[in-house]
Amino acid sequence: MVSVDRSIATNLTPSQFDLTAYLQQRQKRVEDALDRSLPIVAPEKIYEAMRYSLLAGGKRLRPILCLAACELLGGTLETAMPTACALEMIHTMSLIHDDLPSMDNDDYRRGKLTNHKVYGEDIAILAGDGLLAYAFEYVAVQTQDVPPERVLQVVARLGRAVGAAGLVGGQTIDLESEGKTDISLETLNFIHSHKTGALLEACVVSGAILGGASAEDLQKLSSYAQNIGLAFQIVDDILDVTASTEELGKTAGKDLQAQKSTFPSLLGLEASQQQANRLIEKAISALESYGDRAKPLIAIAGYICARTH
Ligand code: GRG
Repeated sequence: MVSVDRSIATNLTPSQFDLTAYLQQRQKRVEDALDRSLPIVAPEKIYEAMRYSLLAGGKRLRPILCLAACELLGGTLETAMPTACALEMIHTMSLIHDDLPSMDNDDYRRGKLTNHKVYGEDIAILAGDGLLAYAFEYVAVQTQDVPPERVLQVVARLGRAVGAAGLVGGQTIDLESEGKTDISLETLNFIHSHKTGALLEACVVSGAILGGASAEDLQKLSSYAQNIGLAFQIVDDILDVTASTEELGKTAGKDLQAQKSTFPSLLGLEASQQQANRLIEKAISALESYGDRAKPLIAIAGYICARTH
């Protein structure tokens, strides 16, 4: 197994903040809310397929970021929870579609068989479509006690993040780049900032909007999110080389197999990790003015850099 020093500078982790306890507590809140968000009704088969992937585990990083950004600005968990759930629905639908035979063609996700392996390709496509549509309905219908113009802004941000200006655009260039070993760092940055970064930015920004962010807050939090977004994907590329299938819950070594250019293939493993560390430091510096209130977001940034799956 290839390895790289993935330890992070201790100054990236805020003192007196128990990140493990924080993540466990938030994951539990999100799991409960997701479970309640999608009851099985007729036609049962499609709801079962949607729930199969939505409740398959995962780190729940996107909803946790949304909740943390809302709280940073004085909002409550309840305010942001419908949007947090919607973001996980969108993320899950992107994983279902990414795993399809016509895309990355993977058999395992989150340690379980992929949606199409269990329900067939036709139902998996529909399960993804169902989750995507429901995410928008869920934000619009379930968000309480927030001025409607904030909800509208959130819906617009989510739409932009998932469409051709975000995930769909990033995935398109990613597919086109397969088998090309000579893609530039600029193209790689484009793929990742759209495919992975756009949704992570939407998580932080939509949480902030619901919490009552000013234009200046949005600018700082966007900067934080763009930096953690790219770092997240660099670490994903590193883990594809260094971690096992069991640790990842999905097939390891897929990038090499699909002849994808990645940060490790362009820069090398050590330089990729250093680049991720630098991005995390930049992300943290964008939150300087918030003092101790930013501890959760700072700790999450450190976790993104040091994560093992
Ligand atoms: C959004 C309309 C629409 C279509 C989807 C398939 C596709 C277009 C885009 C691919 C997006 C994708 C799968 C990006 C990879 C993002 C990524 C690094 C996922 C892994 O995230 P983790 O590690 O996973 O947070 P868990 O399982 O912990 O949630």
